[in-house]
Amino acid sequence: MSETNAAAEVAAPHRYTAALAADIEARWQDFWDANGTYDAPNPGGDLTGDADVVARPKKFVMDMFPYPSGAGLHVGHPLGYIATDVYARYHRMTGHNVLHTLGFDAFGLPAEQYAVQTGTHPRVSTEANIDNMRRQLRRLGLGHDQRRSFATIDPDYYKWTQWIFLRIFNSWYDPEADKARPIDTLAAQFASGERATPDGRPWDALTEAERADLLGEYRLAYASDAPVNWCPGLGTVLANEEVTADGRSERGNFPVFKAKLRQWNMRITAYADRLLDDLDALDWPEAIKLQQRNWIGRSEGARVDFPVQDHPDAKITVFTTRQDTLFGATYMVLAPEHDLVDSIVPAVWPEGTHDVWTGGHATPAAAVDAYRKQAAAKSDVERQAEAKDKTGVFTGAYAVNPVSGDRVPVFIADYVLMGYGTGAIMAVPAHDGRDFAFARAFELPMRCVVEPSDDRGTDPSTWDDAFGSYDAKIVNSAGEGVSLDGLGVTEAKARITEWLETRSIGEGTVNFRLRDWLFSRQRYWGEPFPIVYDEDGVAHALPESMLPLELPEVEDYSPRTFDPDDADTSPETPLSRNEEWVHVELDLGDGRGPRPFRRETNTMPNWAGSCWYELRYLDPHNSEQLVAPGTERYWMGPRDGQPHGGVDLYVGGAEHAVLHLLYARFWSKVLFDLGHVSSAEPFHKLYNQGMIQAYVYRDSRGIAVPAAEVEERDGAYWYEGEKVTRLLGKMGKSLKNAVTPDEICAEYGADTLRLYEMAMGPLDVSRPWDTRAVVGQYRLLQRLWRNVVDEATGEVPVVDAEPDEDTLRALHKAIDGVRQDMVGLRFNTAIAKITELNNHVTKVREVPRSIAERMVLLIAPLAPHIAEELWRKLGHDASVVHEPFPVADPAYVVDETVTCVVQVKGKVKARLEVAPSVSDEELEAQALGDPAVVAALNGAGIRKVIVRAPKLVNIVPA
Ligand code: ANZ
Repeated sequence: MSETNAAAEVAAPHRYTAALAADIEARWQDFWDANGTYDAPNPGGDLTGDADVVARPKKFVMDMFPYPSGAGLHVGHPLGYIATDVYARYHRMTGHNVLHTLGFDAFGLPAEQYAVQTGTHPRVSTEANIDNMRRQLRRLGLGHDQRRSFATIDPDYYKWTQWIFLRIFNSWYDPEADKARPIDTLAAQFASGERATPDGRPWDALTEAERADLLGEYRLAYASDAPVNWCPGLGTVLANEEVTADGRSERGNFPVFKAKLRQWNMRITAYADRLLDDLDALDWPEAIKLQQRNWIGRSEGARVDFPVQDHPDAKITVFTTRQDTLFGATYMVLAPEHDLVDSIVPAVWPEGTHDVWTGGHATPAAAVDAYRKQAAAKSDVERQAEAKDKTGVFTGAYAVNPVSGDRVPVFIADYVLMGYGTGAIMAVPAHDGRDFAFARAFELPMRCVVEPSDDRGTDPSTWDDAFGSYDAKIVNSAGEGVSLDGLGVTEAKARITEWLETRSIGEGTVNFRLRDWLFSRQRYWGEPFPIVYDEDGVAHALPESMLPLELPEVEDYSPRTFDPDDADTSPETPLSRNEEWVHVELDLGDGRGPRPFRRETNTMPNWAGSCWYELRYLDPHNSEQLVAPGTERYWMGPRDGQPHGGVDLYVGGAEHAVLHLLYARFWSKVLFDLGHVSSAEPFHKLYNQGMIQAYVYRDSRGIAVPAAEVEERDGAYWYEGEKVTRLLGKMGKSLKNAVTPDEICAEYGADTLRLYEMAMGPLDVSRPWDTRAVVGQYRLLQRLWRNVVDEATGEVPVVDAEPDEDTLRALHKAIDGVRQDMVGLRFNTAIAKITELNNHVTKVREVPRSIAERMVLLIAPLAPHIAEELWRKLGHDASVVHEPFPVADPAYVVDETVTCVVQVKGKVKARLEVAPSVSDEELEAQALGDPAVVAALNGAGIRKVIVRAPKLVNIVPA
């Protein structure tokens, strides 16, 4: 403490200082805990409360829960948590039953890596991190219902994650009903003959394994040999996002291979249409909706079959979104991995094969083989890059364009991906940029079939690039009983699709970019799958009574590493090393008694636990059900303006635009279809907070130096005598610029930190942290305190007098504005209004009690500790948390009026009393309608009206 502060403390022992703030804050935090101030009652169930509160409108306010990192929180992390807390507090004060809590997303790789390095069990380090975060969060005065908090690693929680997995495993998507239904209903259809088995044999004639295989084709969670990114160097499979553009692991830089491994998948593609359609009714930022739409990637087009020459049984099916350009298809391309390639490759190059088509190889087989090896080394991202130099090789085979009858050569090229559409395309070089570049490189013919709207003419050999517009007429497209000439693109698409369909050589289809969700990880620190395999390898669900299936102890958490360059190794998961756990004899309750089984040894991906946590907040201790139906309906059910139900406000970072939010929506829909919940969407309103950025200071070598030790002199920055550069960046340990909430709380108190974070700017905009600016909010609280408390005596000198008119206006305008700002999440402007009011009150000699009290209530959601303390000092016994928020008296909210002078020909004819905010148009209309003005004009027309709102209107008659 500085000397001047110490001196002030003697003169004013009751001043609002950091020490006093610390004392107040600790006392009220204890009070809240002891009294369960933030406990939200459920209607029934074990969290029953006041019937009166349950009768109120509800608000479910939620944050994206944190991963308990060992580094703890820096001041950037709680930005969203403070915002939701303010919002939740405001709604408690406006008559809502508010559910607000926070859990922990606690499975994940960092704890596992730490375990590999140190031998500490991930649970031990994770729980220590959670304790530390809880302490940091508690210090901020966040009003969480602590009874509802949990971590995804709690067996009581992941029991239900496993339970949901089994519901998904035991379901199929029934296209007739357009929803998920229990798999038994499908088995019943096969058994009754209503649905034929693939080879027509009766269901009874199928072996158990055959039946299991068949049902597996339909289950919403299914095992398949999926091509995955296998990284022997790390001993694990990686997600696409974890692989760099040059096909190596982001972590460790090891080579990554495409390998086929037996993996669990979730059939999210069955929900593609509903995931798209239901976005419309959600109150989400448009940018996030757009990212989801692009991720799902719905394309309307057609599948078209091309016969293969000399192979009467073979046909190449392509997916195109431009079936209207079918006459312009002059060659075809298959993905190098396409199944058909081997069967159509001839022994020798056909006569007339162009030299550039062969890649210099003696036979088509040799060319294909060499090209495949080259393509396998590239990632999908690389293959999709818009590079102009297209590579590929001729297969030696020809297909036939079904409308023009032309013979078209078939290539393989890596710009066609196996995982999209049918893995084959008809190439229309005149109208597709990639095909154009390829045709140029391989000297392939081009045919213009969409008339260019610019002046380039119809000879593509003279063009610089393809003509890709939709807004044009079809030309050159008449043949074999169909003509598209003269039609627009849309009409031509419809015409050709119909033509293809009547001949059964194609059909209109919808294609999605969305892929099924790869759900297995070769890791330790995740939820074990509640699945066992019998001796035939058939997967069985564990009965519910065996849940939770807890993670076993293992000796070694590390994935086994292999020869990093050897693709032919397969992963060995940590769980597979615990033989006793893996090989078990179980009675699954299927009437067959105890049998030997082998457990699944993969674990679920980190996303699983965050796919449904909102539901468990509702009913966290329910041991019988995921959530009691009535409780779910009360908090999450559909209502006016929220047709699919969901959380009322969900706040988190925009980086979760796709995966987490899409997966959570998918699980919601499955649970909805199966009747477990009434909400088909998890989050009705989504809001993305901005990031708190921080300055990064770097020395001449580019190395970050500790930001706290940098000095500013003469507009330059110095660290240990050396000049350093300053740039705005992320806040974090690695950039040596992290500021912790603990430091700021110690220096000013949590209320100041809360106010500062909310005052920094609009919530959705990123903003730079500036420790020196924090004191501004500290001063606001000091002034507020002084307006209520005598710093010398600690007395509360408020008077029971009526406030003056000016003060009433200032108060009610603030109330009105703050109310609107609170609902609109504009906390920065709310604070500006409170500051203005507080400054006004500072000038009032004797502060009327009614003003002091309402100021305290106004600031209570933002600075809850000081508000509680002042409220108590003002003589109230109850906590301020559930006090009604002040209501503005409209009589004081309307602006004062100003006098507007109306002149005709330069002479004052009338004076109008108008609002200062009146618009030019409104003012002009009022002036022209004024009886005195009408009389002065005396029927003369008007040449010109000059309006200077709000003070002057000058009318010039004709
Ligand atoms: C002929 C054509 C003519 C095409 C034209 C485009 C323009 P979206 O909109 O993303 O769905 N395509 C189809 N499958 C492919 C694959 N596996 N790998 C690479 N490209 C593939 O794109 C659909 C279009 O992308 C399809 O329509 C096809 O090229 C190509 F003037 O067919 B089009």
